Amino acid sequence: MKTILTKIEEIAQKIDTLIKEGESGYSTSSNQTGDVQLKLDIESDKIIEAEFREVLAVNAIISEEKEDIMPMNEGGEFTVCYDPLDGSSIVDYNLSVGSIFGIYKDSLDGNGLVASVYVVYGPRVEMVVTIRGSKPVLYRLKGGKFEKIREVSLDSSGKLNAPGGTQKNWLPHHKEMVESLFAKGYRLRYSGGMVPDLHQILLKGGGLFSYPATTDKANGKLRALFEVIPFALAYIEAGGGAIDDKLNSLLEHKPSQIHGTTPCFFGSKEEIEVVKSYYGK
Ligand code: FDP
Repeated sequence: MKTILTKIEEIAQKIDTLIKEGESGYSTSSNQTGDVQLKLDIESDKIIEAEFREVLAVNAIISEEKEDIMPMNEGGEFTVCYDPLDGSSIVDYNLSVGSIFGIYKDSLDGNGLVASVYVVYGPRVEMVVTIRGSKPVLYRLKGGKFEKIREVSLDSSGKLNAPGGTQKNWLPHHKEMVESLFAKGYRLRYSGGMVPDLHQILLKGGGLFSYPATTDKANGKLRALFEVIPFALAYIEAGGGAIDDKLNSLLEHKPSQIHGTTPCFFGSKEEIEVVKSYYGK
């Protein structure tokens, strides 16, 4: 595990340089989900593939940018599922973006996730590492090294509301739930990048991020293995919650296929209770 985490630190610095110095704009290819890939998506995926090839503990990688599982080192204990550059639609407008890594052992589902890491490329480069059974830990890149800043905990509630998806396609009970939070004084904070949006809520100690099922996307948009399950571990270990629209813990989620998506809600305890009250009716 230690080797994987050290490797992710190296990867993060390379991707940070790529974002700052690489070419902007779209390539001519699409990924498995049908998104047209940015040149940065392709290049960051290549960086990660090359780096993990050197790690004997990694038996395979699964990337948001690759159709299939890519075998690596036979006998390796872990499979790493990752989104190399989350926030493709905002990176060329110079908003913060991120990379997300889920480290799985034995099974590719919520129960198999043993650790998760995400990196935020913003005015600062920060990384949050969550090992199952312990609090997430925040690191910041300083002088070429990731320095530990603090453990991260969620309060019982917060003030931020980050509701994803196209509003005209929200279901009535979802709309009511979002409006109920605004009516209580919650403020809208949604950049369109799940990494910085979830990072802000986590570090400020509470709030709700939702990406629901919509009339055009019955299973939501966010991908379980690379995006949702890794963040579920961080939120749950920080003392909050992460559930789907059937109110099941996202750490119990079993994706139907490697690029499968799921509706998702991440928040502190009280906001998750609000979701349950609207979705449990
Ligand atoms: P993007 O399309 O830019 O890759 O991963 C998907 C994602 O970004 C998330 O980072 C983000 O939270 C979400 O999609 C935004 O989707 P909406 O614009 O539909 O809210």
